[in-house]
Amino acid sequence: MPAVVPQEETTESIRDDQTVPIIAVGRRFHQGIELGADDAVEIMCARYTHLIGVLGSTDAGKTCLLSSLYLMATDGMLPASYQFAGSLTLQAFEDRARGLRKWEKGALPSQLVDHTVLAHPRQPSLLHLAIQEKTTNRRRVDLLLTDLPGEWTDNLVLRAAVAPSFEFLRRADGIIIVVDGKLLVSDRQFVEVQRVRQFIERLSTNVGIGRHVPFVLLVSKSDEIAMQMPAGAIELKEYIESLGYRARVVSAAAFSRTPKEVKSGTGVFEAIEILINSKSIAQDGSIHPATSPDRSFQRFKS
Ligand SMILES: Nc1nc2c(ncn2[C@@H]2O[C@H](COP(=O)(O)OP(=O)(O)OP(=O)(O)O)[C@@H](O)[C@H]2O)c(=O)[nH]1
Ligand SMILES: [Mg+2]
Repeated sequence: MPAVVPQEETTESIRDDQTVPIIAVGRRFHQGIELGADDAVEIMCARYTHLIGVLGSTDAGKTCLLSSLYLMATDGMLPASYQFAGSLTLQAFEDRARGLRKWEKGALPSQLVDHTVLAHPRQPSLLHLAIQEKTTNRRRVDLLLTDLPGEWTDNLVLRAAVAPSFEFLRRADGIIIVVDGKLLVSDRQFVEVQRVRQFIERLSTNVGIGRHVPFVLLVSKSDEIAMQMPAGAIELKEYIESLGYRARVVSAAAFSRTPKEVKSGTGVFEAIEILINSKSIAQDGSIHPATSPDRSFQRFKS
């Protein structure tokens, strides 16, 4: 595995007639395969970038969600109006998706991807994915997605004192809370709902996520619960709204164990699309699309 992804290689590998070449950020990524905060700032300076926090307990399905998004993008399986437009973290995605490329053939193993471990335990790492609309305006959307270990979420539930590690998410354009659908229909559902409520309350009170940041509550592994919407998921969505946020709930199956009934990738892009099409609501209540390049820079720097 290369320690460094040369910028030039990444640029050439994704360029074709249909896509806008990836931005030249003018340096190599010394952190290796994922992006650190400094790399993210450079990208956010260059163009508007959507920072999306993907949060949830250990085994909730966060990494599978990101891997599914990446495989759909690179295999031309996004909705017809979108196409893949490159990634500055191809190697990081490939490492996560190793073994999953043939997920449509044969049975899936019980553990689909490795548990997430950070190179620097207290520093979040980010994955970059660019997509482009095929419509006349050909809007390009750069995404920076977190892949944090579930321990981060579990620790914030236990101790408000770890809230500062999440403060970078005050600049987020959206938060996806991944909740295990199987748990939400099990006899542990009430404990799980209580835990997720506590986590969201901490994001609001202790981390200080602004009310302009939209939330998606993503019910993972929905292929194993016949795509039913658990009552606990609705309760959590209503709880997020009661705190003053906008929230949507999405049933998802990143990798389906019942592909005849539920297609792999169900709900994955929908969650992203809700957030990238969400308008930012300012403190004074005015609504505007989040497109100012100035804001993208200040959000990460300040
Ligand atoms: N049936 C089904 N199982 C899934 C799906 N997504 C994840 N899983 C299962 O859940 C396990 C954990 O998924 P991960 O994506 O590694 O979970 P995570 O939230 O990244 O976990 P940490 O990195 O430990 O925080 C996988 O190994 C699968 O067994 C899905 O869409 N359908
Ligand atoms: Mg993970």
